[in-house]
Amino acid sequence: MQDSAPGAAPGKKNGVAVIIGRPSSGKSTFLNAAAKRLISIVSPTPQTTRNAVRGIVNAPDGQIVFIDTPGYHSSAKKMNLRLASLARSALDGADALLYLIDASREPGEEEALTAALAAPHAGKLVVAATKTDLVAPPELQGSAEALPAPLLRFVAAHIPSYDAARIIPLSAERRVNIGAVLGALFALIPTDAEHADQLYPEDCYTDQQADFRIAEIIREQALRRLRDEIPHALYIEVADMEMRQGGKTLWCRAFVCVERESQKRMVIGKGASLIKAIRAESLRELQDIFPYCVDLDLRVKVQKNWRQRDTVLSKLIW
Ligand SMILES: Nc1nc2c(ncn2[C@@H]2O[C@H](COP(=O)(O)OP(=O)(O)OP(=O)(O)O)[C@@H](O)[C@H]2O)c(=O)[nH]1
Ligand SMILES: [Mg+2]
Repeated sequence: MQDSAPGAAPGKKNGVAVIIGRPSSGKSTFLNAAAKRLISIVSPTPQTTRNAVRGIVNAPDGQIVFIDTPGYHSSAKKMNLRLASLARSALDGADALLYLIDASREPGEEEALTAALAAPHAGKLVVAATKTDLVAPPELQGSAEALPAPLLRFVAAHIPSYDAARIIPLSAERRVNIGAVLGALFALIPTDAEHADQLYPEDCYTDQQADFRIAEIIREQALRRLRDEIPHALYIEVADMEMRQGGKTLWCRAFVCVERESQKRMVIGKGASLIKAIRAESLRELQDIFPYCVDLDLRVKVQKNWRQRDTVLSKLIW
């Protein structure tokens, strides 16, 4: 992924931008659209992102290293507390903050909690109202007319120092106003010597390790096919990896881990149809990501109460 050295380019700025927002507000979809590739997995299930996932966007103005965070929400559950604390700590050291609000939902208590996280950083904040394609016809999705009145009132009440005229209407899915968001973030990155050097070479788009990428791609495929409580009850363990055939093939043994036997049966599916589909589609995705073939030995196992176990959580959320 990297073959040229990072360095300074005259007139360009380079900085770190953290993306925050409620669960399912569209943070990872925005990052993938801005980077024009799959960096952070997406699903309709809240709490899809469980780590601070880095994605690098190179533009004529310079380089932004994005940190996609887990959806911010309040919950006393052990895993959710870790996710919320991860989102909070990602803010430290950021040059800019992108707060995404779902334009298709009435802002409620959970949104207020997220706004409280953003408000103290109003000086380095960009607020964008995303999913405008769900509330406005195509010709208005990038215009101020797409901004719902309750959302405007919400921002005025919860982040009073943020000028409502600076709220960017956005549709990450339809790629409307991605450039406008990038421009607004670049405007917040200082031009001092500290921001003159690129943090990553231009051909690098993420710093994720191979085992994490494999686990996430499998999890995305599993989330797409499972409903109810199962998406929250599963994680992927990459147990073993080995380069084979003289470096041509990466062999990998991975487990879809769930909490109960009944969930294991659901993940396997009738005649193993579901786990086979998860494996086949994961392999197709992995083929696009890695420069070598991937061979996947994918199994399902039960890890009772893993969401209460610090040893498992520490391995998954960092
Ligand atoms: N119509 C529409 N749907 C979107 C848009 N952006 C995201 N979505 C959908 O919203 C859902 C959640 O998207 P994600 O990108 O996973 O949201 P997230 O904020 O990263 O979610 P967590 O990681 O769980 O916090 C998915 O079903 C996306 O396809 C958009 O601009 N328009
Ligand atoms: Mg996400």
